[in-house]
Amino acid sequence: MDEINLTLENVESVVQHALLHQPITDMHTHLYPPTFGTPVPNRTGSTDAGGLMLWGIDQTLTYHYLVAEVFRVVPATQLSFETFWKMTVAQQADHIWKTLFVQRTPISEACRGVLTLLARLGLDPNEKSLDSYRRYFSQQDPDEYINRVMELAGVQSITMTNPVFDDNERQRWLNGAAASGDRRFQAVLRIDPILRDYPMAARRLHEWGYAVQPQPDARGIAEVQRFLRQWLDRQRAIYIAVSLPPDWTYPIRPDANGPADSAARAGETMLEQAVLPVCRERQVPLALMIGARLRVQPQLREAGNMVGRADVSAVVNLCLRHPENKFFITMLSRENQHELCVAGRKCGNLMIFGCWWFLNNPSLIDEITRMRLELLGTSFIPQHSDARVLDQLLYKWPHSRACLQRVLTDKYRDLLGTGLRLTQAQVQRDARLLLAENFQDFLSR
Ligand code: HDL
Ligand code: ZN
Repeated sequence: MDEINLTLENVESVVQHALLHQPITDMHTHLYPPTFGTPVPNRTGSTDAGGLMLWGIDQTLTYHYLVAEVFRVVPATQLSFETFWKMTVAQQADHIWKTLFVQRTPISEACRGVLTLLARLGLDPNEKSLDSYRRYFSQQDPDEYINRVMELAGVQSITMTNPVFDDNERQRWLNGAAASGDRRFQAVLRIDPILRDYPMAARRLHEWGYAVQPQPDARGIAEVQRFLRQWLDRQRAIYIAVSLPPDWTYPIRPDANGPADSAARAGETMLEQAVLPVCRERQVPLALMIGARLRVQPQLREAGNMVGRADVSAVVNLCLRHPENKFFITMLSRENQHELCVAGRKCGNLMIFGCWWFLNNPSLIDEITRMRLELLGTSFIPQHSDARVLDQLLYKWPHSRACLQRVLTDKYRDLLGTGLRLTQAQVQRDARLLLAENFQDFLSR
């Protein structure tokens, strides 16, 4: 086939085609296959109230981003948190649809996302009630619907988040229901408490039969290593992940000696002597997601978390002190993004990924992706969906793909302006790196 040369006239369509036809490996989501149970009734009507596979219009509308937004319009002084949380999911969804989509213009990114996904499914986003959407979803079978959504979104592989300290999740692994291995999904061992709240982690580990004391000792370190190996094997996990607060430092300040510092020091000991050695031994990356201050507004539950500017020097210290380890890093604060790009230029074992959470908006994806291409070339992972409800893949990826298309088109135009010749194959290679291979290669490096 004749090679297509890039020109100022065809560059946008070549980029659009390359991105649209590049299967995506989504490296961080909160999605699950049906083997983890689903609270949404399928055609047979079977439901599992604690099921982890969320899908359908009611779960989409009660996504915690929209819960936060609806309480801005109908504040808790009018509809109390307690009243809201006592409502059924369907009642919450009706309230959110009426408030944010009917009575107001659904102009926020989380609202626009719902409209995009409805349109991708061939449904009319102009309905005033949810009845017709609910009828559509009641006719879907969750397992087949996963295939449909992945095909429409262009996603070839979904990477889960599997928080082993969550009782519901852990029991589903221990009773074998989860371990059947759905080839569409890859597991990730999520261990926040070990680094974020070691006293709590130690209590739980002790309950589960690991000889772990409140303060780390040699036996406890060996036992945490055993715990990590067991769960990496049970989940066939492809990396280990932790979310950290904005004030996480590495190493801990030498003058730290308060009670909170003692927990932080225990977490640092476990990071250095249990987590990183097992990651090296198994050659799996450690993903750090830095900057989430949890439950700032606890009455909003999942919607109650806040962002804070973190210390990028902690990332540099970690990567330089542990050159044999591989680190996926994403940071939640917009203000951290430029420093993180510069850190990426210093540390070859640092793979920057995603426009995470409060950054997953077109204006910020555009700014951050331009910065990354200018400072890192194509050696980063531009996006992950972070989807919690399966249907969200139908908006998170199209919205991000559109941003990436605009930015790449501009950058290729700049390159053509130097007289460099570029071909469609090179654009397709870049799309493959950014949407799949950078992740896959870093795992196997
Ligand atoms: O800790 C995380 O993985 C975050 O992505 C949180 O789950 C957050 O609540 C979220 O859903 N962000 O999109
Ligand atoms: Zn997440």
